[in-house]
Parts: sequence; C-alpha cells; structure tokens
Amino acid sequence: MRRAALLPLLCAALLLAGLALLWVGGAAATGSYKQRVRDIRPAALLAYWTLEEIAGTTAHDASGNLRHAALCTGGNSPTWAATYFADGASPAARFDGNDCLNAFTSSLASVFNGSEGTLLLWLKAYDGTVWSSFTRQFWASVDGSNLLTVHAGATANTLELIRIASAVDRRGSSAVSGTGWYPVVMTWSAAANEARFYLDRLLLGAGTSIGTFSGTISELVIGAGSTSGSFGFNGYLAHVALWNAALSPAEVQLISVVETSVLTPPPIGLTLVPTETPTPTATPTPDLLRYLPIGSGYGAIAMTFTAGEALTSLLLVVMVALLTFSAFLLMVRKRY
Ligand SMILES: [Ca+2]
Repeated sequence: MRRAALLPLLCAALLLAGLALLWVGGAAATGSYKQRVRDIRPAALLAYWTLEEIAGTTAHDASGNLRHAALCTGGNSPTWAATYFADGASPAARFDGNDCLNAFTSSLASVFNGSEGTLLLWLKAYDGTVWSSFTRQFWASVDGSNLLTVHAGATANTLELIRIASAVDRRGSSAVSGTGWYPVVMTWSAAANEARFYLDRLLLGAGTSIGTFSGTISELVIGAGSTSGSFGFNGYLAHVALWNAALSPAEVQLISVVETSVLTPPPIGLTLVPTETPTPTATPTPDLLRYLPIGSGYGAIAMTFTAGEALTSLLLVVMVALLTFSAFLLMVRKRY
C-alpha cells in the first residue's frame, strides 16, 4: 500500500477513537439512574437489585454489599431483559405470575430491622393490562404482624403499600391504570414516628404510631408473596432498593424520576410535579461547555470538559493536521 493511502486510514482510526472517548466522557458527565440511586445515602444503602440481568439465576446486588437475590426454590425464573426500564435503555425483568426471587440473606436481616428505612421499586403492568388482586411485587416479613409489602389491591387498578409494625399502615391508590413505569417508595422512621408512602412521585399519605418490627426479618421476596411463588406478580419489575434510613421527600423525588431520551415523552406523572425552570448560574463553571435545557420538568443535559473530551479534541487536531498533510502530498505527487 502506498504511503499516501495510509494517512487517511490513520485519520479514520483516530476519528473513531476520538468518538469513542467522547461517548465515554459524555456518559460519565451525564451519569445514570443507577448511579444516582447509589449516590443517595450510600452508607445506608443495604441492597440494590437492578434486575437488569440478561441471563442466569442470580439478581445481583448493585450496592456493593454482595446481597444477591437467587431464584426461589418453589418459583420459576423471571424472564430477564423482557423489556426496557423507564430509561429506554437498560433491561428489566418480567414476572409472569409464578416467578420469584428470594432476596433474603442473614447478612441483610441483621441490618434491616424495620425501625428506619426506605424501600424503592419500579413496576409496570404487563402489556397494558392491570395486575390481578393481591399479586405481590415485594414482600418482606418477620411474621403476619410485622411486615412490609407492595401489592395490587382487591379491586382492579389499585395498588396497596402496607407496613405493619405494632399498627397497620395501609395506603392505597386508584391511580394505577397507566401502562408506563411506576416508582413506588415507602419511607419510615420510628425515631421520627412517621411513615410515608409515595406512588409516582406523589405522596399518598403519611402515618404515625408506626412502631418497629418485633423480631428479625425471615422472608424477603421480589415478585411474589412467598418463596413458594404464591401471589405472584404479572408484570415487569426493576430497580428494587433498600436503605436502613428514611430518605427525605427531596431524596425520594430524586430516585422517582428517570431521564429518558430527549425524543421520548417523560414517564407518567411528571406533569403533576411543579415544573423546575433551569436557571443559569451567576458564575458559570469555567469548564461547562454546553447546557441544553429541555422543556419544562424534563430535566436538562449539561456536558463538562472531561479528560476524555480533552483527548478527543487533541486527536481531532492531529487528524486535521494529517489530512492537510496528506492532501498536500497528493497535490505534490500530481504536480511532479
Ligand atoms: Ca414463569
């Protein structure tokens, strides 16, 4: 191959490398929903099952605590990667009524005592149909008088968030008729004597006289109401997390919204939230290159000048110089 022909090839390789770095740099700059969850009270995050596996028999704990969930002995495996999560990019799991993940570990039981905590989970009905009565998305219990559960109510299109410890605190909603992803959050604090129940960013209600669990958790199941797979959920689940601290309402909002592609509509419920108008900072960060406010309440994209982007810029400069040089060489060869 002639030397002059090598230069354009080299340029193409440099361009590809530059674009790859730009992509990595951009992803790091904007972050992900998973990272946001992990950044909220990381020391209190006990376990975080994203359910984004695409195969296998283990739902890995993304909190770093190695509290992985396994298939229930009496249930079937959910169908991994059955649909996309609300971000439109990461996989989510389908539970078809007899599927079940056993998330109980003695390590988790020793730190999850029901006195302070937060439960997060995202759910979606199957193909737009509502879920059957009392099918459970989450079940954590000491016994029948000390438990935490999220399940469909007795009537269609209802969801119940229940916490029982000394007193029964039950919050229902008739708003679950959409086909999108719903964030469900429960927070509770015995010290503050308050439990809070959220669905799709909205506070369903708050309870008092909440008490603490009498005894140690002995069952923790995702997608069904027992490790035998009974009361199994028919729908999709993703991003189930447990903290042993009650997150603040502001923190709950942070984990109840997912940025989607700028071209797709926001998740159901976003319009109910007071819109946040992006305001330019008085003294812009020196390395802030681009800030693109997108609609109202949709969020925004901010990109900073990362190391990856800096290297990309350098590569682009080298590429342009080489292209100019190769064009010069070709011109010289033609002339003589
Ligand atoms: Ca099944």
